Amino acid sequence: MDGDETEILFQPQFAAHNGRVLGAEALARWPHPQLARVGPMALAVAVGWPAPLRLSLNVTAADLADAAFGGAIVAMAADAGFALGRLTIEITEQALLADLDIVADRLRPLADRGVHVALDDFGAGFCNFAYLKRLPLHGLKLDRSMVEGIEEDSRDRAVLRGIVAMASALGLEVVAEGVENERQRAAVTGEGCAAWQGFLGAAPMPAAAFARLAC
Ligand code: G
Ligand code: MN
Repeated sequence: MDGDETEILFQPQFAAHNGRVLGAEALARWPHPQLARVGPMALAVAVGWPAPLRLSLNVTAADLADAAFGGAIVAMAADAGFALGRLTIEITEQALLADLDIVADRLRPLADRGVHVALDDFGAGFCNFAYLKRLPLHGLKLDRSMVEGIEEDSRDRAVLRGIVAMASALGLEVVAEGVENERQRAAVTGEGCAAWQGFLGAAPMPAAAFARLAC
């Protein structure tokens, strides 16, 4: 059984500098989606996309708690024939409440093999800066609450500027989430975010619609 891929939606991410589609985040329609189910279905779709389009998968605390986590990701990608270097895993802060050393140990072999690791929902919740020091991160996904007031509030803008400066000093790329209008897009681009995602560009969409947009 290869599952029903129509249950997964794909939300495009756009390059800040030229608006090109960089790839998509896979979002499941059902509650409490598990990587073991979403991963293979999304990878089976993404293997049909031309390089260098990327696939982002969300990883939960339960996924990371499993000692077989890294091996499972590698096996999933290999089964689908999808290159690890085109895969991003997004980890939310709630997935990091576990022992940080264990999480870092689970992520490092994947990062070493070219998987990008992004810290999701950055700026919401507790936002522990130790994550930035100790995890093998490639980038941050700025929570949409950090983008919402960006066009009219100079304090919001200052916070964004600080985050991008810190990220850039750490060699991390920033993706802005929840970009809903042109002014927000211009602001996050102007402040140096590498990419953006949000309703301005596209809502999460079925695989066929994403293929028409991006392939
Ligand atoms: O945090 P995460 O990236 O997993 O959140 C994905 C959710 O955010 C999806 O349910 C999606 O529909 C929603 N979403 C995506 N883009 C936007 C946007 O521009 N504005 C708002 N309000 N929600 C968005
Ligand atoms: Mn996400």
